[in-house]
Amino acid sequence: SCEREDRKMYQFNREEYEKRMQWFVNARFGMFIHWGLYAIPARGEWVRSFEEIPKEDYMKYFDEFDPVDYDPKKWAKAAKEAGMQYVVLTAKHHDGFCLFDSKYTDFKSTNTKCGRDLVAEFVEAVRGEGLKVGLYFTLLDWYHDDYPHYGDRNHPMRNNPAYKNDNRDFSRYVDYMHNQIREICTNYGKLDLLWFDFSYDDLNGEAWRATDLVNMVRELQPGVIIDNRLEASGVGYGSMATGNPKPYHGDFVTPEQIIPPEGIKDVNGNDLYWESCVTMNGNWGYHATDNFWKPSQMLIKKLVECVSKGGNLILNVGPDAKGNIPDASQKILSEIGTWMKKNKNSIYGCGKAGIPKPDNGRLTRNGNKLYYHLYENTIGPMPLIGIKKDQVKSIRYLATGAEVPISTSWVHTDYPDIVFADLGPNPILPDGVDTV
Ligand code: FUL
Repeated sequence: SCEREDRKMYQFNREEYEKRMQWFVNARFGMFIHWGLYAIPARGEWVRSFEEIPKEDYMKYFDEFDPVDYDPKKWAKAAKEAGMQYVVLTAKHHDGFCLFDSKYTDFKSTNTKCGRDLVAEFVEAVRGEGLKVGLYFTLLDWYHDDYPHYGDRNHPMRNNPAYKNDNRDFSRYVDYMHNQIREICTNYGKLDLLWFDFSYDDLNGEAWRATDLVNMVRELQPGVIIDNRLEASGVGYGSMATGNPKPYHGDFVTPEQIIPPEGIKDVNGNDLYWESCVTMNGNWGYHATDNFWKPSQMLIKKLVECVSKGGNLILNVGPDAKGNIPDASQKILSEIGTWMKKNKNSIYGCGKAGIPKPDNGRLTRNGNKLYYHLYENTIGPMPLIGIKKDQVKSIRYLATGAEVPISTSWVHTDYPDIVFADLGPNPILPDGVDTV
């Protein structure tokens, strides 16, 4: 234990930190891809746990897995056309199935009918589109014999970090996990982002030897951005925002299915980097009967909401068993893409406006450009609280470039430019979709 305490934590360096975060902050919008064996039963990525499926039964999906349509170039193109600037794929989700050729397990895509290293093809395709590439990797593993969780919902780990029994050696599991992360950081070229998932709330990151892990990752991938989920409390933004001064090992905070009310600050009141991860329907992994799709306009508003609060949005797709992005998701992506084509300048490189948010829209800002995302048609002059008329140089619609006359009702401004970003051909959102 002395030895453990002596081990040095990765030396935090503010300058390097800001430097590696730059592309991430400018990008603002990414694609999450949850894909694995669970696409076959098509009931979401937690299916084995939720339905307590025994290992032997789950293995039949391994025997069946044959994603004949897998073409990650299509995924990368879809992301790019939607205006997303980075893509993150589940290299391994909780079921333990590896989409990469790990030498530490047989439970991997190269041993299925398809026989391909899906991660290798993915990273190449994403880079080919000029996008940043990331991999998701979970700490959990319902397949590994030494992992003390077998698909039941009782999570023995929750109550006993040192959980062991005669047959399971948790430390052997952690070795396995570290080895696989080493493979990921070694065999796939330069990665831009690693999205680790997740530590139970009552577990300290050291149960997974997080310090060693981060030291290794930083050595192998010096510029990579990592999320905060090696630590307890990584999942919700709440406890992280209030309880932890800065993501302990991670570079950004990961609110899930929620956009923080006012961005996320550390205990000293400094802004933290964050990224909301959001599904298009109610599942991350492919779900054949979940048709509760969020309208694209709602998702655009979520993106704007994140940027207006200084954060990112990573929007999920769950391709089906053959490797196709579901039509409904594809449609949403195209609609967002149509909006982004005209309005991306109000997203990329933008952040908080620094003036109060209006009730009829949201504000984003890039230097001296202020973007007013108008959610309603207004009649007559539109007062903008916090803006002084004589400091406004010009007002234009972002989508068309058309000038808007400066009304006498503009008050208080610090900005030489005000630019409107419209919400496409039908800027009025249907009743009830505004969740922000
Ligand atoms: C959660 C996981 O349990 C979900 O399956 C999903 O991957 C989400 C992004 O993180 O914690």
